[in-house]
Amino acid sequence: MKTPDDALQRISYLKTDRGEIPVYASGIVEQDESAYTKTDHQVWQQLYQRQRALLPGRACDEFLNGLEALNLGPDRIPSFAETNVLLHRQTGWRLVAVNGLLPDLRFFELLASKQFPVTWWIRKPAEIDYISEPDLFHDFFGHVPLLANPVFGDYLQAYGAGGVKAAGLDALAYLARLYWYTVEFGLIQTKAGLRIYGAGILSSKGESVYSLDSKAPNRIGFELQRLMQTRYRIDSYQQSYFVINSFQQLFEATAPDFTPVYQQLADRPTLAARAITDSDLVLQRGTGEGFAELGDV
Ligand code: HBI
Ligand code: FE
Repeated sequence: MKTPDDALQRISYLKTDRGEIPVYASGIVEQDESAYTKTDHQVWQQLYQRQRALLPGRACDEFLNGLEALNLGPDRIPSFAETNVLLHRQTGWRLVAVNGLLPDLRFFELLASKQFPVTWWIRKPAEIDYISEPDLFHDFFGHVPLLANPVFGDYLQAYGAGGVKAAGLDALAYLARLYWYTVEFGLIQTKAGLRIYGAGILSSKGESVYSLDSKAPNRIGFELQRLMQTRYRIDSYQQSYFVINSFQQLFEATAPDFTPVYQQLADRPTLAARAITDSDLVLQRGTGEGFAELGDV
């Protein structure tokens, strides 16, 4: 059910422990709304309803407000064009449809110009609980609501601009860790308690509960350099989560030029996903129960 030129667009593969994930050429495609089947819309509905029911008291208010502001409901797969009218009016961001993962530089260029790539196809019913590639449910439900928040949107744009600037600097691992532990798996401390803002968590039934309630993982206060040293897991729930106090904190940490940070980091060791260091602001020291020893990337 991918586009006819899917095979032509595929330029390489990303190796993961679950096999290879295709990476596509820069190609922005059209969302062909008529291509979705009844089953596709049902998959969206089932996933939407399941997540939406879990999220009060778990997702941050900015995310829930974004779902509402962008009129994102369970009925059918949302239209990129319709969402773009509302989204662009609010923060200047636009969604572009893609076949899947893009090359890093292309991805950074899009973010720097306030364009967010969203995979246009949705998983099959057999993959409802887990799919190794990002699909429309992850990209749209997980990421898009926060693009309606101006401060988060500014952070993501600054991240993209930093990525473009880092091209050729051997800094990709640091940028990938930053994205992973904030945009994908970030937690935020609020007056009402700990909340989720990371899209990888918000699009996962199991991790939406685990990330907040489990005693196994560490929960550590956000510190840019510490986080950039930390390897991560792509094959299981996270062993550490980093907690911000506000989106403003995230924006301020990343708005300055990262280049000097990379130089400092080059002399420091990487840290295991499960590590705790003496200088960490430890909010919760995880028990590590059930963690596999090996497998950080
Ligand atoms: N492409 N479409 C898409 N979506 C992503 O989240 C994405 C990508 N390309 C590269 C990438 N993410 C990551 O390597 C970032 O961590 C840099
Ligand atoms: Fe994602």
